[in-house]
Amino acid sequence: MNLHAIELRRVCLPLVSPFRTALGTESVREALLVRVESDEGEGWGECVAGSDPLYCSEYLDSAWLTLRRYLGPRLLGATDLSASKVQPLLHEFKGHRMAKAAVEMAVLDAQLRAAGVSLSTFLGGVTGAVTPGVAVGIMSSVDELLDSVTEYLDAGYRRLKLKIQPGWDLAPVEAVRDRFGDDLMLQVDANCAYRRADIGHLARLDQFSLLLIEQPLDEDDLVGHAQLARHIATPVCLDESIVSAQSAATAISMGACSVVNIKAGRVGGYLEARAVHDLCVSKGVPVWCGGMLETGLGRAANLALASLPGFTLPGDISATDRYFREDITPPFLLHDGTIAVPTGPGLGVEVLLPVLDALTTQSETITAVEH
Ligand code: NPG
Repeated sequence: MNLHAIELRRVCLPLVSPFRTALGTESVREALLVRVESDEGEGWGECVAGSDPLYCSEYLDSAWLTLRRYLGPRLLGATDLSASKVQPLLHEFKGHRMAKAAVEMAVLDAQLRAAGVSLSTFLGGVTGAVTPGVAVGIMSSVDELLDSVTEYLDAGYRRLKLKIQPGWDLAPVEAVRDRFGDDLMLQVDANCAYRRADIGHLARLDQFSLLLIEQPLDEDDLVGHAQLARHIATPVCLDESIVSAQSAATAISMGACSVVNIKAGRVGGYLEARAVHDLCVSKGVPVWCGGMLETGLGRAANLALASLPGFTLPGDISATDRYFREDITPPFLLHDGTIAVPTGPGLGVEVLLPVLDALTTQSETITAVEH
């Protein structure tokens, strides 16, 4: 296909409740959406970079500028484009994986819509419904946490992830285990909040039979994670540290993790996400699909990714009402503890344009320079 135009939109979606992590508190989710127009039709992508560079170095404005100045013009100038050519064409531009992932997702959506193939089928999905988990933020008290967990369990979630940080770790985990029992699938996520000196403290989490501990140390500290993994029985999972199939291979071979969280945005796109999945399957390492408070577009794509066979652990893909009162696509619902994987062509969801327009705070269209 050939692209005619790339539209960037900044949308702002209020969250149903503030989400507090070791990185800060979010009350609204801003997202950068990418729509490509091609001779074969349109496609949508979502950039998961946050409003500020807190999760990683990318953020919404940096992604916007990168798309406008480098990635967009390169792809608009390409002929006979397909999703598999996007990363090679953009390779010369270092980093900016979330921006690259967004535009690759849009090209993939356009390509698959034109071909009448769903993203799940294209990626090699094997299931029509996935078991979601829910991420529970840091609260101001253990009582407030227990109320929140009760609501999620009542809603039908079977796996919970508690956000932790120094000062909010053993006590909340113990309280949840005491109240809800040992059968609850429970894991924790620290978003890099600990240091190697905390390894002895983190080992005390072993008594709570957690599914895993996610990214306790700095993203660059693979040696520290390997050291931690030797000291604790709880499986160590990496998120921020894994930015490609190659970095996943390195981390696994060093013993820095025995589980991997896959986020397509973090690794530069759904094709690389599949490569990370394939690598992990070949090494016998279980994976699960991470979440970045995506709109319905990103959620649809994550459901497709999570339908691959190596995703044996529930992901951070909750139903729409866990995040937003109003989304830019029809909502994803929880049925008997599962969410259906979209089956329509491409992402398999339609954007609700009036809602999108109402939530859009900035937009810009990049077109090919005429020669
Ligand atoms: O369900 O989408 C979700 C949220 C899951 O906790 C979640 N995401 O560190 O993985 C994370 C965290 C996050 C969200 C990080 C937004 C950065 C931004």
